[in-house]
Amino acid sequence: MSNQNKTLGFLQQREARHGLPGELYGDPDVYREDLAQIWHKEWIFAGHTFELEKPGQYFTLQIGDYPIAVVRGTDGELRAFHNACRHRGSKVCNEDHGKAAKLVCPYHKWTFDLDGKLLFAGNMGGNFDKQQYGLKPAHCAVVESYIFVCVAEMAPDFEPFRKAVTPFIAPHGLNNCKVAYEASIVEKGNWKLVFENNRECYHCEGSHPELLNSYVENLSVAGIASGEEPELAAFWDRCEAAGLPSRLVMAESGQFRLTRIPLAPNATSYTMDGKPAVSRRLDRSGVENIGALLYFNYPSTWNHFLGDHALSFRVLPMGPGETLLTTKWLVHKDAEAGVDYDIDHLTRVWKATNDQDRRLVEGTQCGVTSPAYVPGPYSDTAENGPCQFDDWYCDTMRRKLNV
Ligand code: 3BY
Ligand code: FES
Ligand code: FE
Repeated sequence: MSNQNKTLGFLQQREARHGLPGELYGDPDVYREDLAQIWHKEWIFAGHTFELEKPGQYFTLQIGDYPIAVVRGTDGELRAFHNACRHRGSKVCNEDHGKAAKLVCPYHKWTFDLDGKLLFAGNMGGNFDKQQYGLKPAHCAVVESYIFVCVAEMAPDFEPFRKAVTPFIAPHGLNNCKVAYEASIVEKGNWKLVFENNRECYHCEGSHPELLNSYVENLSVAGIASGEEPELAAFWDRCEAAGLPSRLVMAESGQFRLTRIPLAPNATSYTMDGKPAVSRRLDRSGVENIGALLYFNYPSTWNHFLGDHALSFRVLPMGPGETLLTTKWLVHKDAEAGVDYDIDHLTRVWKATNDQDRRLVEGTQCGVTSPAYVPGPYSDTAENGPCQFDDWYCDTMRRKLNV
């Protein structure tokens, strides 16, 4: 049986408003299909423009089977390349983050310009046509500091996402940011478990004492319209009057969602006491308590924007049971560590939360890959988020597999 038919069979077994059949989390053939239909086709969050300020700065990432380098050119343009040398395939850029005047392959020193052109290749003889061996480009799109990469030959239309996200993020001043701290962890669980877990706070009470000082579960987070509660509507009105779009926007496909939520009473930031961690603000609204703007874009990112800092999360699959999660704490570029913020204070809550979530995901991976596992029902009130994610995943896979 082909991978595709096998995957379709498991998709068909999914019961409405239940978790996914265990094979969808653990089977290596399903994982191949996840890569082929989703990770190798969709726009994937790679990093931020302000990580690549100067010409020659680059970062690398692995999107499924594809090693990628994103590079700032001498012309100021950002480009994504397949990070595989056109000679014998070695990775050309070898650091996670680096800077180079030219991209020199470590193997036989073929040398590429920052725009990918092959400039030098020794011992290749007079008939060798350098023009044919430039680095292969990948699609690259930028919106409000967010760099997305797509490795498909034909990238999906980026514009609907750009249109939706721009008015929400623009007032948060992401273009004036820097990374105050970055942390990567490997979770021994399927990428879908990582996202399902992020989409609910049913587990928060028992697992996230630090986060609960400031974060309160809000049902608008799920992205399933249920009328406006008066308190939430008043909060949204206040923020929108100050120029901060807030009311929920969700893609028709369910792939991305934006919404602003209030934090716990008296909390304005994700800190132990709920007070700001950074003395410089990011936004220019002049409103002290703007809650948290949340946005996700499946399959690779979720984000929180607060008054004093922002957090971006990047999800990348490493195998059927392994996922890389990279978190970046973003602050105003003029904020100084040790003066305007303290790194430990800034990062404490989400470092703890990520670690707690990692354990939950790892325990779940173990259970859902047991032959005895049968998917259970989602709560109608507390688990609309993960259910929405599973619906998006199943719909997307079925559509791409053409049924
Ligand atoms: O959907 C979200 O982004 C939030 C963040 C924390 C828990 N989750 C419900
Ligand atoms: Fe890159 Fe040989 S593999 S120069
Ligand atoms: Fe959690």
